[in-house]
Amino acid sequence: MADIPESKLPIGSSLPDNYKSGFVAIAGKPNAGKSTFLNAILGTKLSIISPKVQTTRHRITGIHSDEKGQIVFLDTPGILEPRYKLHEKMMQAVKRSVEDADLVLFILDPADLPEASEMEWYKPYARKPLFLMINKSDRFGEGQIEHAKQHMIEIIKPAKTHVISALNSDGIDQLVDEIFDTLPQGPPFYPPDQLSEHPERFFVSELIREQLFNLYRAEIPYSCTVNVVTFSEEEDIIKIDAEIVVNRSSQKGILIGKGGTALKKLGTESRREIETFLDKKVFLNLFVKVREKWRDNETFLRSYGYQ
Ligand SMILES: Nc1nc2c(ncn2[C@@H]2O[C@H](COP(=O)(O)OP(=O)(O)OP(=O)(O)O)[C@@H](O)[C@H]2O)c(=O)[nH]1
Ligand SMILES: [Mg+2]
Repeated sequence: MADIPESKLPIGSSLPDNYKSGFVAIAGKPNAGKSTFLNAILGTKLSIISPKVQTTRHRITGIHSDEKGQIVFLDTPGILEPRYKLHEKMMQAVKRSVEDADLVLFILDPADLPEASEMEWYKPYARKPLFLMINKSDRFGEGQIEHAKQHMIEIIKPAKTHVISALNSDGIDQLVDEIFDTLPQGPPFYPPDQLSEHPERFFVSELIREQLFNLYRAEIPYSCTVNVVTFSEEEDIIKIDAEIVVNRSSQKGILIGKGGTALKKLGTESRREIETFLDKKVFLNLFVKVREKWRDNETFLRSYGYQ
């Protein structure tokens, strides 16, 4: 995997007395910049990003380890009112993450403030510390940022408020230290050189899904899921077969496009991203499969990794 930082803590070395470790959930409304924030704080691209809502569907683990301790970040789907079973699974991923968390980072887009009713989900966890992260500071003036802050203080009681730009990595520097201040002492959960708990093939399917968001319009990215069916590593190339599952047969033609041009473009763009991520040459074979209403089918959802 590319870009894994060398751990500063050799495996097997004894831990300092005050070594800290814990889980930090990154939560917020769709499109607030949660995944951009995860990538910014880890300094590497782990979670996929798009200008469209509902990009993240799973709980994505990103691990920061240094000599002070280990922070396990949990990027989560944007909080929404479920309209189909896939949405329910996404909201379960948020709930599990917040439940497991020692600290919640609530990422806020000042142009999309939640109503009090939209923060009800947090009530059962109100005793957990929460940092309000006012994001996209590069786009808003002081007045709007202050308004967002006051609005949120009326609804929740943040332990701290930070103004950041995840896009420009502004306001992120001292955060790791402040997070460590809130975490309990304890041993690491993962080996210190591990960046995530997901296998490489999971990230490959996510990178293809990211390109679906980039290249297709309207409901198409929301109607698809991607499964890597073979991942075989040879000396100087990785051969990957991936299926794109669509919700209705009419979507298959849109995905493939006239003369296969759309699917070809999807393959080229995805391969480029996957090669950067895996730091190796990739042969990518994509095919499209119709599974009627998979988003509402418990069996399909489970087999596609939506727990
Ligand atoms: N201007 C600006 N844009 C940002 C910033 N952070 C994120 N964005 C943009 O906001 C959009 C959504 O970013 P994501 O990181 O995918 O947001 P998310 O909260 O993970 O979205 P979901 O997974 O759909 O819930 C993208 O177009 C990002 O480039 C920021 O600090 N400034
Ligand atoms: Mg996201």
